[in-house]
Amino acid sequence: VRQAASGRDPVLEQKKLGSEEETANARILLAEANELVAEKVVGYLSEAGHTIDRRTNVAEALELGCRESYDLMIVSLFLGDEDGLRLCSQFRTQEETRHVPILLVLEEENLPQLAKGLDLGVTDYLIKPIDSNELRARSRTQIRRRRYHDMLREMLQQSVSLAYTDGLTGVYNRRYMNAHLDRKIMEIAESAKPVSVMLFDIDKFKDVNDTHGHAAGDAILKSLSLRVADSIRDFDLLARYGGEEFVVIMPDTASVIAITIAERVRRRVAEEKFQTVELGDPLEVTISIGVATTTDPMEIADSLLARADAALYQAKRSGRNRVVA
Ligand code: GH3
Ligand code: MG
Ligand code: MG
Ligand code: MG
Repeated sequence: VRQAASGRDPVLEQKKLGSEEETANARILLAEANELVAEKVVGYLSEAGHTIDRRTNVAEALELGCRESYDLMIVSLFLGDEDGLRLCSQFRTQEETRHVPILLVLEEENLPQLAKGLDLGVTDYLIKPIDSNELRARSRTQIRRRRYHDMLREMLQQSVSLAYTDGLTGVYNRRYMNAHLDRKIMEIAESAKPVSVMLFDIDKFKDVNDTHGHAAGDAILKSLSLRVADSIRDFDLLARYGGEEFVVIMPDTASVIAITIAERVRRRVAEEKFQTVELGDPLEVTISIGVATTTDPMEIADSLLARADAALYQAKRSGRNRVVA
């Protein structure tokens, strides 16, 4: 059982993140009712450079554990007359604490209870009387593991957002937008509600780049995205379609409403000049918008976008800075 509890992680071993300094300054929650045991644990761990908060019952430990962010939780099997395993089980079901490692502290004679603890998700354990070296070593392993998993989780979140969003502006990318639009069009079969799209393109953007430089152009793309995102509704989706062209998908939206929203977006862009560090003087920027609507669940996303593109072309031809449906 001991082997399973402190099972080795080859990736961690490879990273050799095991030294005292690398796992120092950890925040540890100690749930221990016994004064003498608590005093020892706090002493050993604060000597190793950690900060320890102590609670003596299930409710208070749970409350603090969920409120603060800990690297490790050390839980005694008995908390006065309460069951420490109940606390472990709660920690494992709460979103805030489910990834925080738990060290269970118990007496040799209570070892039969350990299997249940491991089942609940206790990560490792210590037998009383507590040996300072063992306590520190096992804490270090769990803290290291916790930090390593945090790092992995962060990397995973980053790669997910890289797959869905545009690197420059942070709005959704074309691939995500296409999948989203396919879904919204299919939903027409159930909802019988129209889906509208607007496709817009910055007017004379080549001139902006030529006059003020590519960095200024990039800065405008970013702040324009923010301004547009701020002008649409929560359930509309803004995506970068390519270069200086963007799409807004508007589910449950009839043509007249879509035109109203497009007009609002056009105005928000045109009415206030853009000011960026790269630009120097504020610059007026306008966009042309094409709007298209479908009520047909069988319509292909590309054909809806092609209709919006044709309307956009008309908006450009008839003088720019306007909406055409
Ligand atoms: P129109 O009103 O007809 O749309 O004129 P335009 O100059 O905007 O059209 P055109 O398609 O000729 O040029 C688009 C320009 O957008 C060309 C390119 O330099 C610029 N552009 C496209 N993507 C980016 C980008 O990511 N950053 C910057 N800075 N410029 C970009
Ligand atoms: Mg263009
Ligand atoms: Mg163009
Ligand atoms: Mg353009």
